[in-house]
Amino acid sequence: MNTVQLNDLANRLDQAATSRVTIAPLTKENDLTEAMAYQIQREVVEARISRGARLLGGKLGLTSRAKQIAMGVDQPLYGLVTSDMVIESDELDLTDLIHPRIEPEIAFVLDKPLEGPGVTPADVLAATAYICPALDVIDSRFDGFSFTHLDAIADNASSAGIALGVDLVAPATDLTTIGCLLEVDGVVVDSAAGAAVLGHPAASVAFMANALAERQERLEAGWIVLSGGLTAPVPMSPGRTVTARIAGLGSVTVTGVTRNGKSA
Ligand code: OOG
Ligand code: MG
Repeated sequence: MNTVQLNDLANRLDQAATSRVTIAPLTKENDLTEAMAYQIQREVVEARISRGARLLGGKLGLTSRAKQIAMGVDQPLYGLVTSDMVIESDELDLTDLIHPRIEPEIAFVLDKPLEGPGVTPADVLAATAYICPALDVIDSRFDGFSFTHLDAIADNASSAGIALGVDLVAPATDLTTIGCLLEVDGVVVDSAAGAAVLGHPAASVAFMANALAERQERLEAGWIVLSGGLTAPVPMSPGRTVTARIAGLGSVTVTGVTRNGKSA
């Protein structure tokens, strides 16, 4: 597949996002390799950057058993986070989203770059200034939120929004046993320990650093990296309030809203 064809697939994904009309998984009609899927992802992100967004960091996907079972995909992947995804208030505007879901994660804020190959969880912790609770809003551009590993890579790990907790804590505690609660309208609907994510959330960040090395890229100082959904995601709808509460790290909450009362 040549550059023009990859660009065309990226355009289809970008249009699906902006028009809120889902498309069939790309792998249905295209023979993609992982390198091609990441190239499409880069072009999808470039489209956001060309509209004024800035690159802020990365996010891991399908890093927990709960997520892998929920999506039917059993391999981890990464995506890129841009400034237009950041939810500035505690309100998530659903007007421009298709079929959003939300999931609790542990976010890392780096103060040193991480360049693979060979990056270890210990290297990640040494390069981390802070960790904080995060909510990741995913909104697959594929019909029925259904995709293969390669489709999800091309679709930038279904990225749509992120909300970060305000309490920034240095990663001093054991992140394998750190507990996470997922609450919907004040009721705990799911829970997990940090080890749910590739055995250690820092292993998840190391996975991204090492995968980026295949493209001669790295995680940059100052980047935010979401380590992947700890539990299965829950659907987001107007009026619904979702909280991720993580032991020792505080919490982050968002409520779904629509602009001008327009239905999402
Ligand atoms: C793919 C995105 C995965 C995570 O944390 O697992 C992701 C998806 O589940 O739609 O963000
Ligand atoms: Mg996620």
